[in-house]
Amino acid sequence: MKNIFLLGASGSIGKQVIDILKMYPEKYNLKAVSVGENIDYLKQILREFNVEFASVKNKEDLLELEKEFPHINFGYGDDGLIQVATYSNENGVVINAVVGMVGLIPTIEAIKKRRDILLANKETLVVGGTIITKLVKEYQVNLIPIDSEHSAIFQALNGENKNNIKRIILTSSGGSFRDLTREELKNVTLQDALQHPNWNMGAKITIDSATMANKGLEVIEAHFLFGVNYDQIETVLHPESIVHSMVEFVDHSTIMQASFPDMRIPIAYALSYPDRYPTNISRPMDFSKSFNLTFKPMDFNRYPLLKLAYQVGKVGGIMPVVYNASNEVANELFRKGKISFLAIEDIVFDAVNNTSNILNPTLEEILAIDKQVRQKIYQKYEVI
Ligand code: MN3
Repeated sequence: MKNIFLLGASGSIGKQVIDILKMYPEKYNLKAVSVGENIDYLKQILREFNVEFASVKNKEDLLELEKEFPHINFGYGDDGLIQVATYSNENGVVINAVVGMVGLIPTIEAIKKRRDILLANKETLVVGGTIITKLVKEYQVNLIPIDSEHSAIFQALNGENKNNIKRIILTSSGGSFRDLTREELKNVTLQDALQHPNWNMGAKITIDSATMANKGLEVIEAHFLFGVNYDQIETVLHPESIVHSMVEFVDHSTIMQASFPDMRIPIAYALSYPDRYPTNISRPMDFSKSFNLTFKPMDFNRYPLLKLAYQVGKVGGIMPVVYNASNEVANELFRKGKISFLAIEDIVFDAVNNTSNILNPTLEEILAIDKQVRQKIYQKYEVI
């Protein structure tokens, strides 16, 4: 039995993790879990699994939970997330499925406890990549990606010598507005943006896919996960979302990973790694009928936030933190109807252009700049 410590159980990824845990009750034991404000969903989990510790966002929710589940210990807030990630002295893996950079500190604490990290939270690596990769080495833990592209690369690199990587090619569906021109993007609505053609994901990442900031974050994520230079990371449009990414080696062999777009496949792999378990998730590829796979060169003029991510990643230092923080806030403002779709780009460019870089930032500097960038945007748009 593998003990599981799950951060962010009620989000889109978290719920799919719960799905997988239910499929293999003899393999996994959910020991500690966090949710945000979805208390009803937490109660379902607590009734179904032998959870020992659970954490919620708000302290007000504790009283009711403690009454109904007197045998379970509860925590709340940022501390609660750390408590979930570091709960008990038994072995196990931490699944980081929270959205945004709130996942950073719990991940650091879990690594210090020598726990493997199954990472769905790309922001953790974007803002804290240098710190996290150093700790991963120092404490000799595995960092296993759940992001579908990075899972594909991780699988393609199984048994390979990393020095033989020529380039990594991240595929991208193009997001919900892939068929629109930039002119047509001026008047798109939140409802339009939330209709992703292939993937069923949370709201934040669906918007990030439409702006391509998601691919930008994934480029930076790939840099830290696989230790490759930005010049070795490419992106390609692949509207079918069947090939999840590829690695080209020095001998011009390219290994691709393919499956139907279902996040539960990379989640199940991260959990069973290095093994694989039989599954009835999604469906197998069907070669009894003809189908085509399409690859188109990335259009950086169409997706300026992707181009900016490369620049920010290459410069390094604090700039990925600025990119991520401004994008998180701009994404939120768009979801709240405060700004137009294209204003997301303006906000991120403005933040990146008007913040001075700090090379090799400490954790304190990362947290301080993150906060500063957010506050500046909230003030400008008068949402505090
Ligand atoms: Mn992805």
